[in-house]
Amino acid sequence: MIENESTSDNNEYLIKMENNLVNSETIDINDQNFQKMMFLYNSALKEIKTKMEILQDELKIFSDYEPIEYISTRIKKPESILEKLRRKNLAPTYGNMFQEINDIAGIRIVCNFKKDVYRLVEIIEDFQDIRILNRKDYLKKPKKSGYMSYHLIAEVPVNFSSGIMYVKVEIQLRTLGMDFWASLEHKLKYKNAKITKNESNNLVKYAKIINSIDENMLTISNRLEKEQKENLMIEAADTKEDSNKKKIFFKL
Ligand code: 0O2
Repeated sequence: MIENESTSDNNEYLIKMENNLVNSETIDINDQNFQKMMFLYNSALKEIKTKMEILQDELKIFSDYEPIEYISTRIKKPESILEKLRRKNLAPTYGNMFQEINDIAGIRIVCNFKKDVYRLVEIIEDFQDIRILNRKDYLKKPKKSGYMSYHLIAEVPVNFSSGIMYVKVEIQLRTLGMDFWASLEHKLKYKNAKITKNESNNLVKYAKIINSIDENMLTISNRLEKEQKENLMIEAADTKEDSNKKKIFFKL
């Protein structure tokens, strides 16, 4: 999507670029148009990855807060893009690819605790240059499969020689436990009809077990955090008392 505040020549060039790419032609994954589209998504992915890495460093250096365990990125395979359009009953056109598929560029932020997921969502939503289009909280309301994750669909500004174009990226945030489950479940079952009903039920059960482990870890973390805060307050009070005693001693 083009930034449409300006009517400059540059903006016209960008609109032309988008119109040339995003049209009702049928997708041909071997043609140049497809490569150009993928270039847009790859560029957006580089931008968002850098933003998230800077955020990770900033939180560590300025706040001694390390909520992110790791960050990974992926571009959807051409066959998966076509398959998703089929699944959504949409014609395989460049227009549908650009407008209807939200996760061609995907970044995953794996956190320690659930509270970190929510804290990071708040921070990302406050970023001035990212536009949040949609949010799905599968932590509060897991999918039937047992899948838990927080999804943000965002538009990320990418600077090209002629101006800014906003490109969609899916930001997935989840805990280490949720990521472990989702990665294995993706391999075993997701989109694979061969799994038995019993195995499928077991996967839901495992997701619930992992969720309860996540909750218990969070309880320990919250207690430790509370204790640390109380100790800091006691230390601060002691220091104040010491300095008051010294003042009295010197007055005497
Ligand atoms: P892949 O193979 O990972 O690329 P919408 O965005 O509403 O138009 P969509 O994309 O189905 O529809 O939304 P949703 O449910 O938020 O899913 C987006 C992505 O989340 C999926 O992309 C998966 O990566 C992941 N996901 C969703 N449900 C599950 C699940 O049950 N198990 C696992 N392991 N991952 C899941 P894709 O394109 O479906 O798949």
